[in-house]
Amino acid sequence: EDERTAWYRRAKFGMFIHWGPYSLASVEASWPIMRPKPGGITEAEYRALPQRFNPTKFDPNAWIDLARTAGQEYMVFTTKHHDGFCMFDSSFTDYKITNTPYGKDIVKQLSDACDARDMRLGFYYSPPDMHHPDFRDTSKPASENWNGQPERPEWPMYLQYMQLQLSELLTKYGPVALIWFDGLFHQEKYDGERFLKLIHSLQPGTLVNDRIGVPGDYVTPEQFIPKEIPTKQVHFRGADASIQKELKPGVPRPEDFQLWETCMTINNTWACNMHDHDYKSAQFLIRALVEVASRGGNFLLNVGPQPDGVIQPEFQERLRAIGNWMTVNSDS
Ligand code: FUL
Repeated sequence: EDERTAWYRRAKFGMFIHWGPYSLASVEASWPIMRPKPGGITEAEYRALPQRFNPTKFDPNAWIDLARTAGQEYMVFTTKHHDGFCMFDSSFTDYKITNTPYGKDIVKQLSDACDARDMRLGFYYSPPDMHHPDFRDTSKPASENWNGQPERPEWPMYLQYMQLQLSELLTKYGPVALIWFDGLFHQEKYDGERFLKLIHSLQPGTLVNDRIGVPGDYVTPEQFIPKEIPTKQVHFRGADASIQKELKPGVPRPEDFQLWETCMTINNTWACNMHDHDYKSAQFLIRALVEVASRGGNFLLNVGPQPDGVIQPEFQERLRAIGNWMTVNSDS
């Protein structure tokens, strides 16, 4: 068994966390400026949210306690979503958590707490960045060029920005369990090989998912559970979830199977959304977890904490119910 991935193979269940100034507005993370809806929040309003972000009730230990209670073995946190806002104190941008009324580095507090409590922590990092002028022409609305502009001369500078920020995340925040890239479309423009090398040179044990144009360590079906156990010939295209099959004839060998992780929301939004009451039941979520685990996958179940930092009761209830089920049904 591969030593780097051994913990991940055993983990089975993790907590995904989408949190940022967008959580204030009960809207989805980043997408309201990339694909605006008529009558929805404007880009200017969205951009003003950090001025009000002050999560005084944020307590990383409460999140870890909840994850533990649910039986989750790792956490994945949005350090930077597509909007470009950084939840860590990056030296390479002003668009960050330390320039909000809150003023403190969230990623640092979370990583210190995880370190102290032996909880594995991974970083979600979005290559698409609506705020960075080297990613796209920011004089235009994000909706007009959200996929980035690799043809512009500024592009190499954007990749350099990514390099600097990933270096910060991998040197200033203790051991990083994994980097969860979210490259959306045309991922080849990010030069994934370069970032795999960088990550492995800084922390050889850090796993990398499959959304930066190179295979990485595992694939990431989003909001669905694959019917077949993924083999290395099956590629899951993250965001659009279309499946491309090139199965070789014959029975796959054990080493042909691919590590995989289904990520899923409890209601229908990744970010906190007080209008979205379409919660999956605890029973549904337990069945999903069992189905995923039985096919050798991991289940990364998302929570979008409230703007004050507290995970809402509807999510807590379900996570606790899953934990109860596991306790009742485990023999240890
Ligand atoms: C998607 C993103 O666009 C969503 O906002 C979310 O982060 C999900 C996990 O990945 O591709």
